[in-house]
Amino acid sequence: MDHLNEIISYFPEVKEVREIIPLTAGLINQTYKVTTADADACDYILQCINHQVFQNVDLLQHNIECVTRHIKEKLEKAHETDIKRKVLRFIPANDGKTYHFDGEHYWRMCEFIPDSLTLDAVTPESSYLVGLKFGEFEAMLSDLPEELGETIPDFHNMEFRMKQLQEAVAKDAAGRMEKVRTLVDEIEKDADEMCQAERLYREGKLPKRICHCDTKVSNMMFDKDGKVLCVIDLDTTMPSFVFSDFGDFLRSAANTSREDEPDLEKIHFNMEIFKAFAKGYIESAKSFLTPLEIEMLPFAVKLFPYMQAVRFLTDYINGDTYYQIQYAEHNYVRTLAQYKLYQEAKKAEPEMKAYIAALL
Ligand code: GN1
Ligand code: MG
Repeated sequence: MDHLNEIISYFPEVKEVREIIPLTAGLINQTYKVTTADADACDYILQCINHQVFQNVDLLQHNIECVTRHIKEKLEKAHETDIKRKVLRFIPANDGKTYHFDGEHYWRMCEFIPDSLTLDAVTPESSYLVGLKFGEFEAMLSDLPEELGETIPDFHNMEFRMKQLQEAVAKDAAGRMEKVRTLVDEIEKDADEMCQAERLYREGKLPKRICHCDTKVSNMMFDKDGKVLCVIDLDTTMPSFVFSDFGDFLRSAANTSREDEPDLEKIHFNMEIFKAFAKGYIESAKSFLTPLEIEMLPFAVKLFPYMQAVRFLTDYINGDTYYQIQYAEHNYVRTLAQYKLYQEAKKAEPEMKAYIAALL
């Protein structure tokens, strides 16, 4: 904790620290909640940025600064109240940058949003509100004056994720291929269909827009009434297909169990959550979505559990070098769970399509 206190001392805005509590939800960055002694002062979130994953921290923080500044301006123009709870604020270190490098690690701090909570699960009511919010989030960023870079190149590029899987298979670095060969073969059968967005993009038929790209339920702060206050974890906010936000939200929200549920019988696709979210999202995003983007939203719902299965499996084959794991077979269990969800989403596709058609 001494080291953490020293890190915090590079952020002059933070006065007397009371407690530093590790938070364990994310799979990538190390995160702490920093409470302060002065009852009137705010609390903070301290994060050690995973520099292996986010190799260009300057670009990362540039994106985040542009996005938070722009959203704040939009909220002010719209005369919103309580703006402090609706957009993150990263605080400057003593050199004016929004991060501090200690010679080995990169650290950053943002204000903790007061009276907010994260949820593990959403109801149809909150799902509808989240849908509205994401449509708004994308709409607000549609006229961002600065250009954003890709903080992780090819992050949601399915062709690239397949290539990574094939490379892992060829290397078999952890000697796990024997166990997963049949699964890899089965997954590869659907690869062509799952890579269609990249092809349509090359043909000029699909645009990229600024998206959040990590819209799982746990990356949202809610107020006590279940309303979304604010989207957090902006590390992957970058140009992508709108499928990223739509599909990745439902990957967690419409799953009847956890992302790493070992009992596959518990994993189903929750159609009520889908309907509520799709309704909200299309309501606020239809002003800018193209007909093809709307038509492909059910594809997005299949794509994200599929992509996540591929990513977990790749990491499993590589010997768990990317995701933090809690036990030896964790990435394998996660893979099976995501693959099951993918199959459930596939079954739900006709109903999803019919629902969207009826909305329009
Ligand atoms: C990672 O950091 P966290 O847990 O919010 C990952 C996402 C995955 C997610 C799976 C930068 O997100 O892409 O969907 O785990 N983020 C990165 O839970 O790879
Ligand atoms: Mg994240």
